Amino acid sequence: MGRLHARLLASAVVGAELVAVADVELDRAAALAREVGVGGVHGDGLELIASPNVDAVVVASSPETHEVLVHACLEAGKPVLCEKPLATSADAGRRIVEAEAAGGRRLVDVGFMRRYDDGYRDLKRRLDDGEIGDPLVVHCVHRNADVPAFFDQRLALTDSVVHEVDVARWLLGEEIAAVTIVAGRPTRHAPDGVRDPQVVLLETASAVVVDVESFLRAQYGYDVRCEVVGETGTLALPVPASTATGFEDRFAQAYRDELDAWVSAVQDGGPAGPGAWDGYAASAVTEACVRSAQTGLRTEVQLQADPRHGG
Ligand code: ISE
Repeated sequence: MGRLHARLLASAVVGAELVAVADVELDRAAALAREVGVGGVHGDGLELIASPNVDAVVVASSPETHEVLVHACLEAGKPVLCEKPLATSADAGRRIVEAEAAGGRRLVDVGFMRRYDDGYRDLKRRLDDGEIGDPLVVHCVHRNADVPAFFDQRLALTDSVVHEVDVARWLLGEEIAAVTIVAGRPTRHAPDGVRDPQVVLLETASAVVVDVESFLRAQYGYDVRCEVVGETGTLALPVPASTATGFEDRFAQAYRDELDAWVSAVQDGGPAGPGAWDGYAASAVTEACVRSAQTGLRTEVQLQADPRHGG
């Protein structure tokens, strides 16, 4: 993801100047820097964040490093677009929300790029225009052709299903109140003990039900679907011409527009996309999903009060 963002920032995003890249593997950073033609190469993200040449930062490192890097951006007063998940626990997400609120300035964006996908945007606009009346049920499908063996049931929830959680919160404009995981017969392509596929049930605060089929090893392709059923009809994402490519191609337009929107918002005085609260709320939901997967029980989501509203 770091490479994808760097290539876009260097070539396709108006108003952005890519000045430095960092990777724990310095050789990899150097190779990317050569490819995209930038001078700044760092083996440590904190060093890049501290660099006086850097005005704003994209964090696309492994999820367990996000918290430290995002806090460093907040301390340096630099806008940051952090890949999902914002944090690996609800508490860590909450600490970011609090640190940003204490600084009194919106600085954090989270890479929930589907909010920039033309298909999802059209669906949301029509839903908000009242075309199908009040939403009642949402059906989501999230299939990958294959993933590395270390992708277990937990990662499926925190890394993959987290997109569906954000889509549900954003489309419906409300929080998820409870979750239930049902994992049945696993595919023979899953490593021993990994329950893939699984079905995730989300219940919103107003009792809209969202079902998500998460299938990491579907073999045939990358397939993302969404249908909202309302009082008087249904709305769905357009069926893509092909499922042969992966998420980088399926969401290429969204990744580009996400960076475009972020760069413009930073230049105009502050990010405007999904923020720290969205990252925190999504992590709280996926954390509840992980608990439900362990216990087999319906699990309520505990969200702390929002400090931006005096909580
Ligand atoms: C991956 O990390 C992504 O973010 C993709 O958008 C998602 O479809 C995939 O399932 C994740 O593993």
